[in-house]
Amino acid sequence: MSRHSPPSLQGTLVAAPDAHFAICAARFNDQIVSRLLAGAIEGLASFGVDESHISVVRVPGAWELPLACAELAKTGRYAAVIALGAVIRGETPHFDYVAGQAATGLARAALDSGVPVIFGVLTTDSVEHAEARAGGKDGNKGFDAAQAAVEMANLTTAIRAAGSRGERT
Ligand code: INI
Repeated sequence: MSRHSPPSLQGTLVAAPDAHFAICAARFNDQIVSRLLAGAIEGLASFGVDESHISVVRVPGAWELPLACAELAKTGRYAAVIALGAVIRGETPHFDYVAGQAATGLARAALDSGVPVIFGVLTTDSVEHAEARAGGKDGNKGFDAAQAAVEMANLTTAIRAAGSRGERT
């Protein structure tokens, strides 16, 4: 059992055996994002995703996440795409632009493609707050993003399957 895993879903949430997942991680603030990435991979593995079913791509910063995630989603290969980044207010007057556009763009990538795109981007006031959420005292948001990815992959698959059988979800 993972130390990050929320107890409520432990043992009940399992990825479909054929599901592939993509993780897109920013290099900016890599000391934080690399921990989110480790947490996301650990999370996917804990929900039954084989390592060979996980693709990782890197982008320069959070600003670049939406386009890369949109392209990954459009391939049709992935049950969900996980975006990871860290935008830290104390370090940049661009915080609101970078964080806001990352959020808006990632939501759009999901809605335009119909593929879950998970928002694993930390937006914090300080490096300390980011560290707390990247494997520190507040858990690992990368792990949480993996959980959301598996849950949304299963949910969208179930909704579509029910719809194609003419059943209610
Ligand atoms: N990118 C981040 O991921 N986090 C940040 O905190 C950040 N700051 O501080 O500016 C940041 N900037 C880079 C940006 O995402 C782009 O990579 C860059 O502007 C090139 O388009």
